[in-house]
Amino acid sequence: MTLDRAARVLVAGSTGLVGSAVIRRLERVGFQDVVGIHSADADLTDTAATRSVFERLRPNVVVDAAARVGGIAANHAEPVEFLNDNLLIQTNLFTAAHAVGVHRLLFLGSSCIYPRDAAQPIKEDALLTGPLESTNDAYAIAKLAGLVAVQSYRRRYGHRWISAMPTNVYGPGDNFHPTRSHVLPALVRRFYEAARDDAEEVVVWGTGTPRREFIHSDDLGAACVHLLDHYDAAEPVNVGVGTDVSIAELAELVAEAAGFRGRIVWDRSKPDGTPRKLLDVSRLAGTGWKPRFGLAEGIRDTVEWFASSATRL
Ligand code: GFB
Repeated sequence: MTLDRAARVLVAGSTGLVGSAVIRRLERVGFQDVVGIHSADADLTDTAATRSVFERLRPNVVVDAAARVGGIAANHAEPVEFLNDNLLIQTNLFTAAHAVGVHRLLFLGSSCIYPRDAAQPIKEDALLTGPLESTNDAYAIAKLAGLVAVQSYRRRYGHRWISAMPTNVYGPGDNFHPTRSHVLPALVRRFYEAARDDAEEVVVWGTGTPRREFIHSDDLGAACVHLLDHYDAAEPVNVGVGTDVSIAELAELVAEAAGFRGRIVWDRSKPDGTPRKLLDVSRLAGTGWKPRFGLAEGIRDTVEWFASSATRL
């Protein structure tokens, strides 16, 4: 079942947080022909451009880690772009992969595809059993369409394509934009700058009560390569760490790692989003994989990376 290490693996979204982690992992476990593509190589929302990249590279295996992504504010502000771009990217990748005979493909979805009020921890069969969270329903529908597309290619053409549904991912090389980023990198930047400037307080969005699960990008990269070697079924696989923290606990962890000792102030005018989205990871554990990073260690790793590159960002 394990993949031939001489296979040509194409990773779409190669400069992103997840794509770059997958590439590092593939090379570490002996893949000799790993090719990354990103928006500078081809506009993956363009069908012809995507097809010509696949005709030129002729990969054997594809990892789809390319997407328009962002935190709660970006998703809430730009639903059309999140829906359209992600539908176009995945559709173009799938049709090009099928056209050149790619039999092994891993599609990366997201934990936000589950119903807002799904029983916790969330099992994969909770899909489509209830309404979505409104702050990211456009992105979620696009990712649900991608999951159904992968299942359809399996059924129609017999392709050994699979889907993973990762929880919130973080790590070095993330998007640390002050307003468009996800919560963990947003707080890393904000607490780092507050500690640097000896600020008295840091404003954090919402009430602090929602809970989130976080997986380090290196763990996610390792899980993706593990699934390519060991998983082959139509059902999606949740990829997470099995524990979650409140946003308030997260803020304390990041403040500690950044050396900030001032006051945390909550801006309740900002949305909380989904109350909780802890994934049930027993299907993944059943394949023999478990995460390596603890959250406090992972946050320190990310703060150190951000501090060392803050002059460049
Ligand atoms: O990572 P995040 O933006 O998105 O986390 P989701 C949002 C939660 O963190 C909300 C709180 O409860 C926010 O109120 N928060 C506190 C902050 N301070 C901040 C801050 O400065 N920035 C941000 N961004 N949040 C995402 C989806 O949902 O989950 C994506 O929007 C994707 O599409 C991702 O699916 C996995 O975790 O709520």
